[in-house]
Amino acid sequence: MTKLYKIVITGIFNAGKTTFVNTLSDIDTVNTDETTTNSAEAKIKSTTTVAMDYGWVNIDNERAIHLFGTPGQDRFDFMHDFLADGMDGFIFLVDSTDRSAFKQAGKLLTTFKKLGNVPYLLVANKTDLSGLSPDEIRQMLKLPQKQPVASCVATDKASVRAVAERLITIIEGR
Ligand SMILES: Nc1nc2c(ncn2[C@@H]2O[C@H](COP(=O)(O)OP(=O)(O)OP(=O)(O)O)[C@@H](O)[C@H]2O)c(=O)[nH]1
Ligand SMILES: [Mg+2]
Repeated sequence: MTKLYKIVITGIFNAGKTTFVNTLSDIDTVNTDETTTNSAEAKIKSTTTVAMDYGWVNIDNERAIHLFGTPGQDRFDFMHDFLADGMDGFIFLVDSTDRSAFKQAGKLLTTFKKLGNVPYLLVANKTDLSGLSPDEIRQMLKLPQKQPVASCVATDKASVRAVAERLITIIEGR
């Protein structure tokens, strides 16, 4: 019988969550992007996720993942409880090119950890561009050395699969 995992892809506005789910999913994803109304954020990108992203990926014949992406804007934080309910683990994406985002990312990470006592993988996204290294990101978020930080290009299928498989390995190794 196939073992089904529920994994949540989270992170702040513009981290690359929707892109990650769309690239990894084997099925057509459900996306809920709408016009970005906050004027500062609208300058960064024209649409933003307002409810969730949903996708599905088979890891092998025995394992598959339900993928749930969270919205990024603060005003949709109420969705986190619903999406995190029953999760087996989460992927926390950070935009490795955006130093200004780390304070807010740190706050969200603290909040998200409280939603479930589950393993998570910190992921430095957009590493096709020049930005902070995984080690620098671990330091900026004041994470312990033992916390894994992976790097990722959310537009690249092999890259997102490697991240997902690494988290499943961590979950199964508990
Ligand atoms: N160069 C590069 N661009 C990326 C990567 N991942 C995402 N992007 C771009 O970053 C922007 C944000 O991506 P989204 O997937 O919409 O980010 P999000 O986290 O879902 O955003 P919200 O739902 O608004 O919080 C888009 O322009 C993407 O094309 C990546 O690995 N490399
Ligand atoms: Mg999104």
